[in-house]
Amino acid sequence: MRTGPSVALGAALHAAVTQLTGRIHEKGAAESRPGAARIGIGGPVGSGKTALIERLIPEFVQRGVSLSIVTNDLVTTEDAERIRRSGLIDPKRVAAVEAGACPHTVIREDPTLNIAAADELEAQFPQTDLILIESGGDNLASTFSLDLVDWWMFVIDVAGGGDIPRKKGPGVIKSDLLVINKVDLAQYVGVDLARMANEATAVRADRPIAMTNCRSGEGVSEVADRIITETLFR
Ligand SMILES: Nc1nc2c(ncn2[C@@H]2O[C@H](COP(=O)(O)OP(=O)(O)O)[C@@H](O)[C@H]2O)c(=O)[nH]1
Ligand SMILES: [Mg+2]
Repeated sequence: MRTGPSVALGAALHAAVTQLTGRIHEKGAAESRPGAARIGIGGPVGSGKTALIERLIPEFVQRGVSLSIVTNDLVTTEDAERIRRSGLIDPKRVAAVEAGACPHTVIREDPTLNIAAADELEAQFPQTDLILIESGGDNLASTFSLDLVDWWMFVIDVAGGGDIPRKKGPGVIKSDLLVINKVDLAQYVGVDLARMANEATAVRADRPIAMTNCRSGEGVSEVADRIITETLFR
């Protein structure tokens, strides 16, 4: 689905980020750090939040960005264990929060547990640039408290239906980046990807969206670049 100009734009953004990540490290050595940027990843159950994290880790490693992760599950630590086992990241850099029955409560109304988990990771690894916080799978209404995160993305997937953007949930509309994942499944579920992307852009008043396939990694490098430019170089 990618067009020529968007590929060119992606390459230009990537070149800018490569230059900027060089500067993180020059700056990191000389100046005291304001603390790691905290990034929220929300979205319905099964949309691909953990899969996106697994794809983002190597992208950040490649750019020299130091990373820690907090996962939220209802009553287990399943996602944290999956990421620790992946071999992609030092398992000590992955913390789990058990969110209980209301996953949105611990990222919005009372994010104390998540703030504590992120603070603890940052105390343990003070050179961390980014902390990714994956919400427990929730509905289209979930949003993150800005006491917890500096920037957040919302992950929906094509198999959930091409009409999700039209339903205008707060996650779709208010997130800093909307990720439409599982583009590979569009042909099987009868979704017109270009139309879904246009409708998403329209309800978001032209704020950014990304189209990804977390099985192949397509589109993930653009997500990493955007996170870096929008959170580390504001
Ligand atoms: N076909 C396809 N499957 C995907 C993609 N991303 C994730 N999945 C699968 O979707 C399922 C749910 O993914 P997961 O990351 O656990 O979702 P989460 O609940 O949002 O964390 C898993 O079986 C993944 O392998 C994708 O881009 N394409
Ligand atoms: Mg998950």
